Amino acid sequence: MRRLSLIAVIPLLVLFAAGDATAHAFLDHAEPRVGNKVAAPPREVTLWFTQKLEPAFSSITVTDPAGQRVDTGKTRVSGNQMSVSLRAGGNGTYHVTWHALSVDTHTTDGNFTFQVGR
Ligand SMILES: [Cu+2]
Repeated sequence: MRRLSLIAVIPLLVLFAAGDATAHAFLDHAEPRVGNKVAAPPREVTLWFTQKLEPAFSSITVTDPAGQRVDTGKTRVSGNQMSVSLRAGGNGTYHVTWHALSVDTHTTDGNFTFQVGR
């Protein structure tokens, strides 16, 4: 009886361990690309994640080189990607900060910069 229940439990543990390692929504890539330089201020920032996102609790904020927020405050989420429109800003370093809630209820967050100008 005891051996039977152990056999039943082990595959479940393996399943959970494997699921946890791959299930979080990590940033896969972004447009503008992380750390990249673009000639003109982009109209929006789009992020792609490794997992589908919950729209209600996933967001992006973007600040311009002066430290002012240039995102519209309305992050759009579709599947594993989210994007936000930007107001025009100047040349220099832009900071992107994101919070993601994946459909498995795990939260992740991060930030990166991109450059605008020649
Ligand atoms: Cu997860």
